Formats: sequence, C-alpha cells, structure tokens
Amino acid sequence: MAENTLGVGMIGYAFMGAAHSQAWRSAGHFFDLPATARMTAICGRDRAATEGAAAKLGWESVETDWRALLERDDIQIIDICSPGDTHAEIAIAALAAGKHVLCEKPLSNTVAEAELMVAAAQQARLHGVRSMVGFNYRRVPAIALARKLVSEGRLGEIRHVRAQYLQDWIIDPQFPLVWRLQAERAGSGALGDIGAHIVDATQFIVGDQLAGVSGLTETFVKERPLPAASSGLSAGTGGGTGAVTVDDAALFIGRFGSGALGSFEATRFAGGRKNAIRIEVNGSLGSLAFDFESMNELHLYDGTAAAETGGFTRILVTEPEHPYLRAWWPAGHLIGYEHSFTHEIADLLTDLGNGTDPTPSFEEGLQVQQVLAAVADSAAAGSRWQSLPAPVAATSAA
Ligand code: SOE
Repeated sequence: MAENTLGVGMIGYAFMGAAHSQAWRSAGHFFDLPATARMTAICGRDRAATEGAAAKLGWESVETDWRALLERDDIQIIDICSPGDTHAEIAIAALAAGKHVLCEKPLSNTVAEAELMVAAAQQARLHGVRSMVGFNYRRVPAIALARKLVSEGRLGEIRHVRAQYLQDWIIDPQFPLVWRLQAERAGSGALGDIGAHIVDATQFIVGDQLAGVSGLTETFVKERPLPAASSGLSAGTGGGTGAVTVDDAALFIGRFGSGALGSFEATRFAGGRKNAIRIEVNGSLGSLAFDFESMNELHLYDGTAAAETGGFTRILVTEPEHPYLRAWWPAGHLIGYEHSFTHEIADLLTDLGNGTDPTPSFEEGLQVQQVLAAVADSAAAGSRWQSLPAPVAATSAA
C-alpha cells in the first residue's frame, strides 16, 4: 500500500455501517489528509448478505468473523458499527492486536465495560495505537461553531443547557422487538441510543461536564411482536411477542461542574419528530439555539446588542470560515447528516496521520456512560439525585 495508507476493517453493515462507508469513501476526496484509508474488509455473520453489502458500500473483501480482521496485516483500523453488546470485546481485542479503533456510540452498554475499554485504550496509546468514539453530531459544523462561540466567551457565564432528541419510529405497538429494544443487546433504549448524543453534544458545546443528575424513564409499550429470525434476535423467532426491556423515553435534569443547569429529553415517542435534535444554551451575555432539522443554521442571541435591533440572529453555517465548510461547496449550498461522518473520519485520519490522539476519546465515552448509568440509577430509585465521579482524564502517550 502507498505511503501512510491505512487498511480499514469494518464490523456491521446496517445504518451505521452505511454511514461510515460513505465517509471512508469520501473523506480523502474532500479533505487533504496526512493518511489515506483503504476500504479493505467488511465483516458480518452472514456471508451472502455481507458480500452484497461489500459490493454496495465499496469494500474490497469480506470476513464473517471479526477476529479474522485482527489477524490481517493489511488492516490497521477497526471500525465497530455493530450493536453495543459487541463493542467492549471487539475494541479490547483490536487494541491489544495493535489496531486503531473507531467505536460507534455509545461506547459500551455498561460503565464496567467502558472502564475496561478505557484501560485497553490507555495501554494501547503507549504504543501509538489510538482510539475514538463516534459521536458524530460534534462534527456538524453548526455544533462545532457553537462550541467555538462559547469558548470565546460570546455567551458569558453559562446558566442553562436545554436539549431534546425526539424520534417516533416505534410509536406503533406492532413495531417488532428489534435489537435496540433488548437490554442485553442495546444496554438501554432512548437513554443510551439518543440520550448519549445530547449528553455528549451539550458537554462538547459548553466545554463542561455534568456533575450530577436526576431522571425518570418510561417504557410505554411493554410487549412487542417478535421479529423474523433475520433480525438477529434468537433463532426461531417470528410469531408471539416478547418483553421490551429498555426505556422508550428518558427525561433528566442535571447540574454542570460550572453550576449551569441542564434539562434533557430523549424519546422515541414524539409523534411527528423523526430525528429532531434541539439544543439551546443560555448565558449571562447571550444564547445560542440549534435544531438538527435546520442543521446548517445556528441562532445566536447577543445580549449585549442594543435592544432596538436585538434578538436572535440566524447564522447560515456554510461559509468557508465555518468548521469543515472549506472542503465543501460555495456559501449557501447546504450539507447533510452524512457529512458529519465524513468530518469524523477526516479528523480521525488526520490524527492517525499526525500521530495525535483523536477525540472524543474512550475516556469521554466512559464519562457519557457514567451519566447514562446515573440517570438510570436515579430513575430506578424514584428520581433520587445521583452525583457523578470526576471525569477520567485522557492519558497522553508516554
Ligand atoms: C436510532 O435511534 C439512531 O440510528 C441512532 O442509533 C443514531 O445514533 C442516530 O444518529 C440516529 O438514530
């Protein structure tokens, strides 16, 4: 392979596998990167289906056992796009085998697993083997711009952080019991799947972590039809029903280290909301507001401006000065959801090419897992306040 070409082995070919494949295909064509990715192998349990995915998504070869990826000398990066119950075993083994790891969110299904993954990442880092968690919404330019404006003090002292992640794909009680609705596969429901995103994105924007939370969760539909065996659930399913073992919705409040107050809502039962991420931050000098359904816009309120002309300003985040945008189109030509993954892969390859550690780190993924667990514990204890431990700092290579 050419100088600084890194072979990628990806596990999984569903929604995230397709989103990552698009990013592996495109990142090097839009960003000048110090390392080049080669889409060497895609892995899935069913050979025929995986061969179809390889042809469709642009992968050179197929494996049906993820362990085979770790034994290949033509693979330097492992990209984990499989359900959360697989993350820890694969990531820990891949890091020990000297492979860099990109792991989809949430990092794992439990804090205990995440702690083992952090230990493996810290050990691997000593040998220049690096790791990253796939919180892609950090790489939406408007969210990256929001972080920049907060870090420059444009909002002053942060007082409120308000975030929602609203979906409605399982409102129908006849929607089958897919893996995301099974605790042993997904860990939790809306809380870990989409709540993780707003925890990470808001902490990223304000540059601060939650210090304590109180929450409540609900499972509105407690039994669902078992899906066909092809869904990946236990063989022979199909006909009959099974218990939903995760939350359908989670609401929680929190206090950040700075004293700012946070309110969060993650639900799959907001009828009519397909993938609505809404974030508003209020500070002593101003506010900002983001809505993923208008993902190329950021609304900024400058509290220091004259009242006569005051109010929220709509920033169209498509200028070359805006994060990532120089790689794309002239101002005003919008970008989409898939670009956040291209930015994620571009940043990963930049770090791997430069020998620096990608973010978010596994330590940041662990901290999100701790928040999720604290919300779940609070909900189980009748919404009792749960304090959070100080975040584990990402080690640098020795
Ligand atoms: C399902 O809720 C899902 O695919 C999440 O798993 C993704 O992380 C989110 O970006 C879109 O919705």
